[in-house]
Order: sequence, then structure tokens, then C-alpha cells
Amino acid sequence: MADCIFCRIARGEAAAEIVYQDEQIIAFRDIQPKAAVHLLVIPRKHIENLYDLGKDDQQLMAHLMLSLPRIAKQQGLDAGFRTITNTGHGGGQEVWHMHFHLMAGDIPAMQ
Ligand code: DGP
Repeated sequence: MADCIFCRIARGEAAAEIVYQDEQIIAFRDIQPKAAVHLLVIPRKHIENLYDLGKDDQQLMAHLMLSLPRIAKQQGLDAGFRTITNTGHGGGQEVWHMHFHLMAGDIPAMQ
């Protein structure tokens, strides 16, 4: 998606503070952090949200989910972390490229 901000970050066309990347996923700091550590973990592939996943995405999603604790540990988050994925307007999604918020330290209360 040419004008998707997270696609542009994944392609290196828009700046972001990247903390991890491989062939399939990329993790970078949220521009509006809501916790002491607030990362966004995304697939490079443009998938709008969880509703947009297909059967072909099983390996990608397994890789992404397995990467979350590894990225957290790389950030020194040995005591735990919170992941949030907002899906659709009803879920408060603002950026329409699937992402997992990975947060720790002064994390906001659940609503
Ligand atoms: P959500 O409501 O789940 O769609 O949250 C989108 C998050 O993306 C929000 O916490 C702010 C963050 N964000 C939006 N634009 C940018 C950007 O250009 N760079 C970075 N690093 N984060 C962004």
C-alpha cells in the first residue's frame, strides 16, 4: 500500500526508531508512547487487521506471535509486558495496518 504509513516505515521510506526487524516483521517505537516502553510490532505485508487475515498468513502470524516475547526480552522486559491489538473502528483502530502494541512500565489501565 503506497500511502500506508506502516508500509512506508517497513520499506524504509518513513523514519521510525526500529528495535527489531527480519524478513517478515518489524518492531519500532510508538510515536505517542503510552508506557515507558511502547513498541509496535507489525508484519511487513500489508494486512489491515485481524479480520483481514487469510489461511496463507498462518506461518506469518505464528512467527509474529513467537517474536513478541523475544523482542520483549531483548528490551530487557523480563518481568512481563502487555500486548494490545485494536481491530476495526469498534476496537479503536487508527492505523489500518495490523499492529501489536507491546508495552511495559507504567502501562495504562485497561478500559
Ligand atoms: P491504533 O489505535 O492501535 O491504530 O494505534 C496506532 C498507533 O500508531 C498509535 O499509538 C500511534 C502510532 N503511530 C501512528 N503513526 C505513527 C508513525 O508515523 N510512527 C510511529 N512510530 N507510530 C505511529
